[in-house]
Amino acid sequence: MQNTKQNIQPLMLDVLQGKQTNRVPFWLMRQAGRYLPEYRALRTRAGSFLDLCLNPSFAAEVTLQPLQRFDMDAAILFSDILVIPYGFGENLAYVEGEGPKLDPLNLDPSNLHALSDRFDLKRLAPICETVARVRQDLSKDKILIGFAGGPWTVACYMIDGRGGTGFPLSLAASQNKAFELDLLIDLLTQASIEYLRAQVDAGAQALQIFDSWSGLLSPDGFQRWVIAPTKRITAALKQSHPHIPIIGFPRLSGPLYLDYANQTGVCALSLDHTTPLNDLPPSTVVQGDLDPQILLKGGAELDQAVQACLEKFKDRPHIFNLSHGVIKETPPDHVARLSKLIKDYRR
Ligand code: 1CP
Repeated sequence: MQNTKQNIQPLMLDVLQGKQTNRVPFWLMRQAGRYLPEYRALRTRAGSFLDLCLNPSFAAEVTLQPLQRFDMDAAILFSDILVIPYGFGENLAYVEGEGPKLDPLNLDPSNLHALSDRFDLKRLAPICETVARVRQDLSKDKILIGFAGGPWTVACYMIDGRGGTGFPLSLAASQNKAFELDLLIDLLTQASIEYLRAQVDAGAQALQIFDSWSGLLSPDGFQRWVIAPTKRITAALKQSHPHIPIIGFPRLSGPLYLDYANQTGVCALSLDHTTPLNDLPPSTVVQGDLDPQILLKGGAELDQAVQACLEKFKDRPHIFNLSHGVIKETPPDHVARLSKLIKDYRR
């Protein structure tokens, strides 16, 4: 009998629910961005990077650009993890060639208490508008991923005011100002919950928590400022939006990623290529983990590495991705090749 009622569940959702699929779905961290000429053109028209993030029409277009070229299985909202400090009214600027800049945060408890009333979700309303527009324009077999930074990673940029230096002030705070750091992480956790819920209400179908700097912490610090707040975020989202899958990305956390997998309540783990797979139960949904340097190089090495990555994960639910974002010098042709290799693969 012909099935007239088409009920197409996107492949990404199948895998996030733990199903083994024939074809492996894929998307790439930083799939929208500077390696694409069409991004650079729109970025120039928008003004600053923050102007682009806060312009729903432009941000929606940028979100969809990589899918038009490479037909990924998911779009990721075009925004940044540092819009949360912006939501707290912090001064945020993206300096050409240097990356994000904030005024380094004063960690006095009085200042942190004053900050606690300042998070205003309305400042992030244009981003939720982007989510709604993308969802409307995205085909039904693809999903839209919303995101936030892990509270620790966002705290690093707030405390040090910039990346690129290994976050010495944040690490010092983790050793000498643990109480103050608890307060800040608590504020960021609350704000992230509100912001992620708003993204889901606007149309995001899965969420990713980017804890890019989780690997800087000691095991105790990792437990306290990565695992515990992530657990709070997933529990809150499960309560309000029980069907929304959450992907965790505890980058460079080495063997601690197992504790993260077991304790945080995320439904999938985004791995980086330094993470050993030992001991990870075969049912765990994994995302990753091609080194973006190999995508940059291309050629036979890329072909072999993609094949090896697909084979490595073939006995578990797998979403193909990179171990970190696309490097801005990456030729778009290499991404096209990657897309073809993944789409041609069957397991
Ligand atoms: O055009 C430009 O000059 C801006 C470059 C850029 C882009 C394209 C920044 C500044 N952010 C983004 C987009 C972005 N950032 C996305 C969009 C969606 C996509 O993946 O396509 C996402 C998910 C992020 C997340 C993000 N921002 C992270 C976590 C992931 C990671 O890369 O580790 C981090 C750490 C940031 C901070 C940030 N924002 C921008 C830069 C250059 C950085 C990194 C700074 C540093 O290296 O410390």
